[in-house]
Amino acid sequence: MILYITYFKIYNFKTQGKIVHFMKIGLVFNPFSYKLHEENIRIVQKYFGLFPPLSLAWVAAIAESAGHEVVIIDARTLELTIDETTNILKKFKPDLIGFMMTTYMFRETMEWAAALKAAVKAPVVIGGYNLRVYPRESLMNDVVDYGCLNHALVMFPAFLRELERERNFESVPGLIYKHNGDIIVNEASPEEEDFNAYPNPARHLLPNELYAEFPTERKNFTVMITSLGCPMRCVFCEAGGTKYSPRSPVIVVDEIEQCVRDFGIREIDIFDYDFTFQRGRVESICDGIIGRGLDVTWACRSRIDHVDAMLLEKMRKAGCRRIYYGIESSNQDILAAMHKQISVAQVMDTIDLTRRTGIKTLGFFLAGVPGETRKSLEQTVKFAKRLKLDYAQFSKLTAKPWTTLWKDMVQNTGKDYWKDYVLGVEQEKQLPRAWTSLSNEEIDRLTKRAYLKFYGSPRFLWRATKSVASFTEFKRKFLALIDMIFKQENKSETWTLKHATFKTYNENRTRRIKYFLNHLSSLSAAKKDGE
Ligand code: B12
Ligand code: SF4
Repeated sequence: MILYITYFKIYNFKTQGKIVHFMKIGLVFNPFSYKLHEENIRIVQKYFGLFPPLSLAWVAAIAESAGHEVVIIDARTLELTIDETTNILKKFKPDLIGFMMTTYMFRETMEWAAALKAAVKAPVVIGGYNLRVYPRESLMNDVVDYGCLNHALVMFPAFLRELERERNFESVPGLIYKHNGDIIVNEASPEEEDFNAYPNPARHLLPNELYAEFPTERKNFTVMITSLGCPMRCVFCEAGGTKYSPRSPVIVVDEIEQCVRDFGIREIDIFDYDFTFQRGRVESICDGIIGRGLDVTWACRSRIDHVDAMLLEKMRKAGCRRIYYGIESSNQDILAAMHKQISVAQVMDTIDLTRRTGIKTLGFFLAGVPGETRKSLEQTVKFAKRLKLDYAQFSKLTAKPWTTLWKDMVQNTGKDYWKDYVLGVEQEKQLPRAWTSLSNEEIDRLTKRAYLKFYGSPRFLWRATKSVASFTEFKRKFLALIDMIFKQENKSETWTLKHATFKTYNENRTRRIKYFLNHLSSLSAAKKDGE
């Protein structure tokens, strides 16, 4: 009997009998509050939505494909405290705890990692975009034992193998680790660029029924990534100039079908930087959705100049209900200065065409752009209203890590705020915006006003109310409007108090408690079975 159990434990059906060692990995998505250095104002962050921790779902799928056992604890959506998360992890008994890490939320994630590591006594591995920018600085924190430099496809299985056995960490591509007081950064494998080779994100480990974003009309809701990178070079964007790596249409449609069939998903937000970058690929994906008769609606992000009437019509037929366009400004000179490579005329044509096709539009705009004046920003807001967009997002242009604006700022000032923030030697603050004569205070005030002007007009409210699909959607939007009118701070300094008590809008409180209890009892049951 003992022999049988041992054999069962080391025989992995997914790897067709290849002998692998099992590790138990607890991946934690911690809640994050509002930060002064963010590009969005607080109200937007509050109502932005609850999204599945997709990066961790990819990592989980990669680890599971290699035969390991994984839980993802979405502490943000489940509104779990550190103690509650510790309880779940203690029941699961992980050999390793993992976190996804962005530069902006670095310190908060570190606080969670420190507390959970102390309670559970397992090493900590981190990954995410921040590691690409600041690999050494991130590992300088004592809490972190290991880091993933780039993607996890090759790195994570190789790392888990070495962690269990020989600990030849120098052989693991893309691993960041500590050795005799040094931080070693191994070069990543080029194979990780092949996005087709990735398994689908492990949505079976997520509370899919709890997610929603601000415009969500149907549930269950999820997000999806079907391509990596964007080769365009807008000066404010972290993705600019990165290699475009798409998943094949069949793989994408298979993932959509899995979402619909296995997780009851009816609405998907495709978070690719530019979903319509390859026209033929989008057409094939649409044909696949239509051909398989999938009951799903979806949204995506596109450049203004990467759609046309025929493509939009096909996208609508395949369930596309919203397109998010990067418009940024109504001023042609400013667009040119930001290397956006679109014209104001193209913006007007594409938005009009999209609306006439029956697809809702969201425009991304930037406040405080190079050469921005109070007048140019007010013109941009008027332009947004004239376009009759269904949604508009006004973000404060910020020199984010790995953007051209950031490189210029580091070169000109000799200071890298983000690096210092990760190292813990710089306090959270708004970054200076040397490219405009507007002060940060003015940009804050004008951005808040932009929202009120756009969303507060009676004509917009009437249009928006008519198109609401459910009471949940109405309630979410109504509460956001009330918050926007009555709860926005007048001055940025008062944010410090507010953001300390920041809470994301959560419309699923009862369901979340039910899910949490189920989660705990299923882990207890699994523990009893294993005993
Ligand atoms: C979906 C998404 C979200 C979702 C879900 C969170 C998530 N990332 O899972 C939501 C909406 C919640 C979100 C929130 C935020 N996000 Co976000 N998000 C994305 C997005 C669009 C897709 C992520 C994805 O699945 N990519 C595809 C996979 C294959 O790549 P990946 O995410 O890099 O993950 C791989 C590796 O990084 C690595 N890895 C990642 N995590 C881990 C963990 C471990 C343990 C290991 C071993 C490896 C590993 O392995 C993965 C598989 O190869 C990316 C942009 C993008 N296209 O990647 C931005 C992105 C990651 N987000 C970003 C930002 C800024 C944020 C926010 C700060 C926004 C905000 N102001 O609220 C928050 C912070 C969240 C937090 N906890 O820190 C930035 C990060 C920039 C930076 N310098 O850190 C990105 C890169 C977008 C961008 N270009 O600006 N985000
Ligand atoms: S803003 Fe859009 S088009 Fe420009 S680099 Fe970023 S993702 Fe690409």
